[in-house]
Amino acid sequence: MLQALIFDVDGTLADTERDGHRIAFNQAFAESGLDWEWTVERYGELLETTGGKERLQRYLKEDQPNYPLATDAPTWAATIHKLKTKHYKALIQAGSIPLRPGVRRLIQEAREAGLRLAIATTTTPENVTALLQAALASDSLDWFEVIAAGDIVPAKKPAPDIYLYALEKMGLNPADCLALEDSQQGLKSAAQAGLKTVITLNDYTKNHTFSGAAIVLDQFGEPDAPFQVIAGNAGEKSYFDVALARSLADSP
Ligand code: XBP
Ligand code: MG
Repeated sequence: MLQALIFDVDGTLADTERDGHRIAFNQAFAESGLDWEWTVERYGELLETTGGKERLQRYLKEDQPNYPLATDAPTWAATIHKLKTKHYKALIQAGSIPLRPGVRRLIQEAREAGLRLAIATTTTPENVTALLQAALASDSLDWFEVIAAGDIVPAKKPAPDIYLYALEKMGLNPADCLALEDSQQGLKSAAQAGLKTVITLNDYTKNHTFSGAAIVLDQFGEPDAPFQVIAGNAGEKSYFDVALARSLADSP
């Protein structure tokens, strides 16, 4: 029996990567006197590394191996990342990134149906707070029973740890929940935690491999703006709702 929905954040609730995180990293470089710029394309490759601090260290190693670090790489990354988080929050608080289609409706329906809600993300907790308050509702933090985010677990997605953490905090079995994700790393993380997973694609993840997903959609869709089913069976449904979530969770 479906009891809870566990949402990823970046790419699932909102398209935050290209016009949010990427811009904020570039602003942090500029503020630090670095003339580095992460293009849309290069950022797509760097996204394979989950976690901003981890992504910065990968970039340093691959693209700026001769940069004279004054400290060790993790300390350097943490300093730049702090600036990045400041810029990211400002972008989000300015309302520059909306929720993806169907997200608000789905969350509202789930609350009305008595489903429990949680978040399992790689991003920094402050970023989640900013996005939920700016794009969903000022009191929406309270709608989520658990917000599992960032460094709360040492191993980020694709490791299952963040989902296992959320499940443990809610006292639920994976069979009682559905994960909502947008990326291969996210699917791997949720699947390894034993969760069935619904995928909504975005520009950065449309070529990822999603074998093992319960269903792959281009978006959650709305009654007047149907989704496209990329893989899996949505029956008669044209948008993702609680009834479809229940039938996917209940199917063998
Ligand atoms: C996506 C990520 C994050 C963000 C950046 O996480 O990989 O690292 O790109 O966030 P998810 P931070 O899809 O799990 O929400 O810079 O705060 O790490
Ligand atoms: Mg994601």
